[in-house]
Amino acid sequence: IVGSGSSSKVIATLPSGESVEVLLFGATVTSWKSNGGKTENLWLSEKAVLDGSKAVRGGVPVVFPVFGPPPKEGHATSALPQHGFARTSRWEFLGKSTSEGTADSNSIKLDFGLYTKGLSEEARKAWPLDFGLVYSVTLSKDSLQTVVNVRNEGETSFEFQFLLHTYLKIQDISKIAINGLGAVEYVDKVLDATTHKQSDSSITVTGEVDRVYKSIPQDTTSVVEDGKPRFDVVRDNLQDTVLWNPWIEKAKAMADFSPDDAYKQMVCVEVGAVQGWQKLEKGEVFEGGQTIKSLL
Ligand code: TA6
Repeated sequence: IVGSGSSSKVIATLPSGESVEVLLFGATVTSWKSNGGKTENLWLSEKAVLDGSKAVRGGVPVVFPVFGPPPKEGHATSALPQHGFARTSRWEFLGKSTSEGTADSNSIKLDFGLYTKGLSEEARKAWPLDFGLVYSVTLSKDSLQTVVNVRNEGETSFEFQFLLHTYLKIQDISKIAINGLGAVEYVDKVLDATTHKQSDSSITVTGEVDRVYKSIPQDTTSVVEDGKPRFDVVRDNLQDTVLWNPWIEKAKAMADFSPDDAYKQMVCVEVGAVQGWQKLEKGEVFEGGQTIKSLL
């Protein structure tokens, strides 16, 4: 762990130079470098607030127990902030484990925990349920795996949503195609949350995009840059994927989104379970996450 207080972060580096950095604040991955450490794969705003006073604009914020604005009734009460409390809570670092394989198959796993007792007073009041989260970040030579384990530690069942709000770093949004979502139904939050069916099997981004693709049949969403495969985002036990780019106006409107034209250098491919709610009975566990492969 380096740093102190709310800006503490854990850094792990493979012998071949790949690295990952995780803030204890929100267990937010803020950097993942592949290619011997030469290629940064995550976008981080130049004005990202990293002192624990606001969710990080970039990297991989962890969204739990609600995605988007909380509903007015039910467990995830309206008192919760947008995207829940996980990304703005201080997590504990539970430890690191390495798997020594051949030179290429080394990997380092970092574990983080967030429990009821670690919540702020207002989060606890907004979501008075006993739970435990263990979030594992595994760095391998060409991939980053991030998986959450949700446990119901209370006496009653509860329901939650979960999403990994991944900001992928790209060179130029006008050269990006996103594949793997063809013929999938999505809710278009730019068009009044109306439901549509994805006609083209390859998606380009030419304006603000904010779509929740639901119940996607196959588990990989691919990002192609300038005709070359750049990322594969593979879902594990999560059925939905949000595609988001704020574009010009929204980028300008976010104080912590900088530089303003950086919407050209990022695209959010966010895997999650956000359609409806995951229900956990007392003592039950849910596990889900993603593996992002850097193909550069
Ligand atoms: O993931 C897409 C989204 O839900 C957008 O609607 C936008 O609100 C984005 O998340 C960022 O939300 P934030 O609370 O981080 O500003």
